[in-house]
Amino acid sequence: MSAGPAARAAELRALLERWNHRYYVLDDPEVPDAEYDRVFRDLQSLEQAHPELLSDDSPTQRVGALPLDAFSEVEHRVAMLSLGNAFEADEVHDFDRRVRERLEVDSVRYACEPKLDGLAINIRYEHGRLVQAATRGDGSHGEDVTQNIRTIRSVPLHLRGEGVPELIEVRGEIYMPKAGFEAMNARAREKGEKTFVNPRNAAAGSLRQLDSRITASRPLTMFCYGVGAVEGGGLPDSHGEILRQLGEWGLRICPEVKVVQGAEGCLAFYADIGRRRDSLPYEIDGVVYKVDNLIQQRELGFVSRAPRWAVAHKFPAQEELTVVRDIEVNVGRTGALTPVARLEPVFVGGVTVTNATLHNEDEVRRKDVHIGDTVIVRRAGDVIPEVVRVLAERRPADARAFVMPSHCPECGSEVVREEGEAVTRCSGGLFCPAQRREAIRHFASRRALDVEGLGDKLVEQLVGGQHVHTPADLYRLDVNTIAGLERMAQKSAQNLIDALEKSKHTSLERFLYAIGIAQVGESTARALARHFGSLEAVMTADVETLTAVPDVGPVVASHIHTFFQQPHNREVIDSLRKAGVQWPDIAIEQPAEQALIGKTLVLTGTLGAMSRDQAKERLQAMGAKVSGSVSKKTDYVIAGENAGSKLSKAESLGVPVMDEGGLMTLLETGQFPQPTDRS
Ligand code: 5U1
Repeated sequence: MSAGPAARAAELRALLERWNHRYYVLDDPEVPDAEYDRVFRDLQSLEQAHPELLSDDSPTQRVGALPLDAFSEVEHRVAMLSLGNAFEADEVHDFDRRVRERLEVDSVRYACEPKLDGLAINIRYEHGRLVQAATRGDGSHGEDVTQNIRTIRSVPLHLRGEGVPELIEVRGEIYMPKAGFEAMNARAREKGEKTFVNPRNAAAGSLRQLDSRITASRPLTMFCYGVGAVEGGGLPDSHGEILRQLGEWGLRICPEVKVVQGAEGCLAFYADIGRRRDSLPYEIDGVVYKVDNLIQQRELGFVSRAPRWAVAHKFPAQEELTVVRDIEVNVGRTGALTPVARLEPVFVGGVTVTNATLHNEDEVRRKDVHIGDTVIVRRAGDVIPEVVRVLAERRPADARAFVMPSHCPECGSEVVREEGEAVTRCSGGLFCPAQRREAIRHFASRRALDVEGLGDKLVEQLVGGQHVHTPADLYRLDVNTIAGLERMAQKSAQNLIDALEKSKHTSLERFLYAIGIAQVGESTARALARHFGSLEAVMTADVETLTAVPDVGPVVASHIHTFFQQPHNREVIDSLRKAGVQWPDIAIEQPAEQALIGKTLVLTGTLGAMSRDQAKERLQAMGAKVSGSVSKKTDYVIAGENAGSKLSKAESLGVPVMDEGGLMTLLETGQFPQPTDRS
């Protein structure tokens, strides 16, 4: 082997590793993707020409190796411990008191970290080189997942910088960011494949693949939170400083880590992270407090397999077990019949849950939910609680299957399920009190005509008492009628009349949203308003004209067209306008000259209709910034044919992707299409 190619390979590897680190660990790309790709290909060619130079720690080898038959077992040199749990503030105070008493000090400094909901891992580096990665397993023995871990770009194949010990094991959590999880499940749903129930299962399922090419295709990443064995080198003497040092050696550390004083500092951290939990890009199930000083950690030691110097302070669980007492059917504003599981009350995600949506008939069948089943319910953030899955082994002998009723439970009208649609609907229209009630509720809601003070109870009374049949009837109400309702008086009645008066001055997009056309949400209403400019233009548009609107496909176009064909709907609209509901018409938007100001886009792959430079010029003329590399700050990646690493990067970061069709829409209308599934 000549010295030339070997030195060149080392140089290219070092460059690629540095750029990888800037991109995946620091989220701060150093060079455009094209430059990365060019150097990557150079290295590939060199390795092909000189196979003796190939080694499994080359950046070219991250794509996944040949499948294994089974994972081999690894004995951990230093046991991987588990953590004691605290659920209440009192338990955190108890933990801190025990620590202070043992150490005989008045106050203790703690390092606080979010507790990632992923999979614990131990990665061994020898002379700075990644040599082995193993799952936690039972704490003393895990599975060798080195091939799979090598495919995760944020895990360095070599540690960088000064003072790396001869042997160091780093520990942390492998996880799947929420955006990557959603994108992966959306693709699976579109292909009719099985979806993962949560990011944790997705991470575990992706890491425990015998074929590492599958792992390579999954958006996994890692945060390091500690060390195992360390030989031939030293580390700082506090946990916070160790994490900082690991970061300097190129490992990815959670940016939320904070060193605080005492239990009060820990609880303030818990409250802060709890408030931001839903907006963090990854799922967490709590936070971890660790005594920061390593001498104090050693003094405290362990009890069974958990350190006395650390505790996990858990958030309320987002998944719990409960029993389905019944499955009932709710009728929505558009007549959609939604099966809802009535549950044994269960405390989950911080509230008591008694109902969980089952979405539609197919979903009940797919999840095979029976009345009497024990199920896992999930409530994450503000999302409606849902049944994740059934524990089939706990099904009682008298469990009953769900049957979609043939008639509406609210009005007795026949129900229909159109071919190709998942939703079953009541055919009763506004004859159906449930649809009337929901239609009025929707019309008055904050994002529609925003009638302040018209709450659910009042709508119930107005509809139930036959005072209101359509939204237009709201504007015929008088103070005495309203004052005669339960819990209403002259003053509150007058307030409602005033709120109704105020609501008459609205916008076209709010009005289009408020009248309750099936499948027309806020963004479609906005697109219609911008495209047509006036209600008359929307009402007279045919299906073909409607499909020219961004965001409107043939099904939605047909719903809109059918809605305006109904004499009844036209009458209601006419009455609303006669009652004084009004809005300014808007100038029809031409492809907005500067519609893309503030947007960062990345072009990749080959386009058919124009060159990338031409596309770039046109996008820039609309105000967009067109960047050469993908980062979290990228708003969209436009991927033509044979798109390569930029597309993979976008997918791993959860950045939305559009194809050439989407680009054409964007250039014509200034509006972004739905993200593209390119898999
Ligand atoms: N963030 C974090 N998660 N986690 C899990 N730190 C952390 N530390 C752990 C575990 C099991 O254990 C050490 C305290 C030994």
